[in-house]
Amino acid sequence: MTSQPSAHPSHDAEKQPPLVGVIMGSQSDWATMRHTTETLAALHIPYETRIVSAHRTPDRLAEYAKAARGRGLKVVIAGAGGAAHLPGMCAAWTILPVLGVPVESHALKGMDSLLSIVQMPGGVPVSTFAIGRAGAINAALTAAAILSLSNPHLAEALEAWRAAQTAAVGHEPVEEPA
Ligand code: RP5
Repeated sequence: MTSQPSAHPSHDAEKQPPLVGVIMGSQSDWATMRHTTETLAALHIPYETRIVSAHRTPDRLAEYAKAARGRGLKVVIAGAGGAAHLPGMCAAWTILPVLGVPVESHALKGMDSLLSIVQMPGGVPVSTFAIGRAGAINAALTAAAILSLSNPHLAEALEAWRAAQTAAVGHEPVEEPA
C-alpha cells in the first residue's frame, strides 16, 4: 500500500502561500513524488500537493493549471507514469515553468513515461527529468534554482544544500548492512 500525499502541505506549517505546485497523476505516484516534496521541505520552500490526472480528472487538471499562476505559484512539478500526459497538458494551460518527472512504470520501467513527457511539440515546453527518484529530487532542486533567481536567501540555502551533499561523500566505500 502506498502512503498518502501530505494532508498538511508545508505551507500550512510555515504559514506561507505555496510557491511550487507538486501534482501527480495518481496516488501510486506518491512514492516517487515524495522525494520532490522532501527536497522542497529541506530547502524550506512552501509547496502544495495535489492528485490531478490528465485522463481520470481532466477538468480538475484544467482548473488547476489555469488558476496556478493567479494563485501565486511560480513553478509546477508534475509527475506521471505510463501514458504520462499530465505535465504536457498542464503546460498547455499555463505559462508557468512545468517540470516533468517520469514515474517508473511496471510494464516498461518508465521509458514510456519518459518519452511521453519529453517529446513535446515546439511551443509548449516541459522540462523533463530522469525517471524516478533522481528526477523527483532534481525537479525540486531546479524549482529551487528558478526561485533563487529572485530570492537571495533561497540561493544561499541551495548553495548550502549542495555543499552539504559534497561534504557527505566519503573517500572510500564502506560495508553496508545486508
Ligand atoms: C498515470 O497512470 C499515473 O501518473 C500513474 O503513474 C499511472 C498508473 O496509475 P494507477 O493505475 O496506479 O492509478 O496516470
